[in-house]
Amino acid sequence: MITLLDYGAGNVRSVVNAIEKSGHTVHMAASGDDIARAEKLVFPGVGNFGKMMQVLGDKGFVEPLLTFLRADKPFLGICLGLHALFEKSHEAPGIAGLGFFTGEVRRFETELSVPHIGWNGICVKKPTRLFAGLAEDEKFYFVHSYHVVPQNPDVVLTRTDYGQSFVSSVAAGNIAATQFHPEKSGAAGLAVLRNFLEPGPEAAIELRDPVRTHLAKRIVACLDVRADDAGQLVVTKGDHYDVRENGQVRDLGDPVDMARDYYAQGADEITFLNITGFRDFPMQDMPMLDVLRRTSEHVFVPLTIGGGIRSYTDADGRNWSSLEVAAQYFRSGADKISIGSDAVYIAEDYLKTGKKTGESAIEQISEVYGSQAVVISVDPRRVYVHDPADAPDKVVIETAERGPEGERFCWFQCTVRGGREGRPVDAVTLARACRELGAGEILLNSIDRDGTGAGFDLELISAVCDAVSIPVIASSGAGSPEHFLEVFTRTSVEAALAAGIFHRKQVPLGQVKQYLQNKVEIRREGI
Ligand code: 1PR
Repeated sequence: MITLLDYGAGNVRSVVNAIEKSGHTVHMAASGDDIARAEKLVFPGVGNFGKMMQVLGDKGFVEPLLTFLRADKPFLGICLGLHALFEKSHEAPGIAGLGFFTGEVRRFETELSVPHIGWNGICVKKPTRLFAGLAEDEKFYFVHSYHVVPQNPDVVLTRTDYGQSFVSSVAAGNIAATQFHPEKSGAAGLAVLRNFLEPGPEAAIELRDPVRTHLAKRIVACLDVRADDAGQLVVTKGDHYDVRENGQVRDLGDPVDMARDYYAQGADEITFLNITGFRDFPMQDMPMLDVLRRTSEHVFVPLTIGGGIRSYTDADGRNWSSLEVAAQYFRSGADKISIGSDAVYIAEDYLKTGKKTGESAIEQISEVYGSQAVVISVDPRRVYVHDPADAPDKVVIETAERGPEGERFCWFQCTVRGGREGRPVDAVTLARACRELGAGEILLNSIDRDGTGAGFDLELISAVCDAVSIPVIASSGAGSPEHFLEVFTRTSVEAALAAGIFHRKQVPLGQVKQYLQNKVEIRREGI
């Protein structure tokens, strides 16, 4: 029996699923006594250090946790569960951590995008069983803006490079904690969990120490989901966002089966977009929550869900805040939520007033779940102009793709409601505003390129990448492995998302990775 410490934020379901996948049962710690009685404790965490310590204090968990740790009973901390072991964090000045290890938690100081999101390697610094059976260049899934700085070098188990070398896991006796998420790190992560849960008698295995580790470019499989005309949730796919063919919604398959298939093919991430979410009420849209629940039982890479993340008043007059809506998705297995239409309205308000209210979905969700959990899905369309002066308050670029009347300039108009309505704000300005409000990642679609297979819109992508310091996921238009290479080498995107090319089985996901191998850094899974 494994005891899991759930302090109430983030995607604990994935950790439970990953442990159960290894054949163990999980008991949720509801009280300090549960911690005292635990044989093995797993403490996963995402969100904010200050909020976490406050909840641990309120629940009376601090003393039992320290007693457990001092008794050197098997403990595995994950992400914030690693940070908690230290004395303090720059994320929440003045709030004490558990102080089991001396040292503190600091924010990344790097030119690179922060949060550090994605698959990176580890350099093992001392013998351990935790990585038994794994290859030395294995990659694990990271998502964080802060990292630990232990005072005692002896506790450092692994280091990872991201602009700087940082400590990516610690261990002392039976206490171990990782910055990366084993429950989201595919087969390699499940092996780490198994090594913790079932320590064998054999000697510790030491991995060879690569000189430096590198962040992989991510390949994301995207499943646009909606009800078909019979009310059944299906994966669909549009051309320029039009998902109907001969009057019927294109039905490409079952969302859970397709997600499992892409996981098996080596997808680094799966995104579900509930494309009619802008008009549905997700709390009544239980099938979507069910899709997530069932997917997360078998898919151990990050899951993003978008569509309909906003506040609602239901038929009974009950108000649901966007935070409550997002919480349902996180509890059902989502690691990130993506906000589309609502982000445009939020950014427009913010740009008008220049003031952060603290009340928008972006601010509230990132405050509780961390900025890394908030993705902004942008649906822009090109608007051509003869002269930048024709669009005075927009970010206008000179384009190599001339407009229908030979225009040499364009701006990227944001849309809402699945591309049905154009708004005054441009995509570059929107991305900047959303970052300022606390978003952690931009999912950059293109209505012009969607479903065309003509390649990513490199001009759009470069304009947004240059404007924000958070990771950008390029989307729309992938039609060949060369398009992935092009977007990874000619822009600074961290991930590329595609749908049609994979759904049509035109080029399998593994083949894209195979093509990219030795050309750009990727995770080997699927090759
Ligand atoms: O506005 O917060 O409810 O979110 C709605 C979400 O649904 C947004 O993220 C929006 O992008 C998405 N969406 C709405 N309508 C459509 C549609 O297709 N009619 N899909 C839609 C967006 C774009 C990508 C697509 C890529 C890659 N689809 O998800 O998967 O373009 O396609 P490709 O590789 O085949 O070119 P809200």
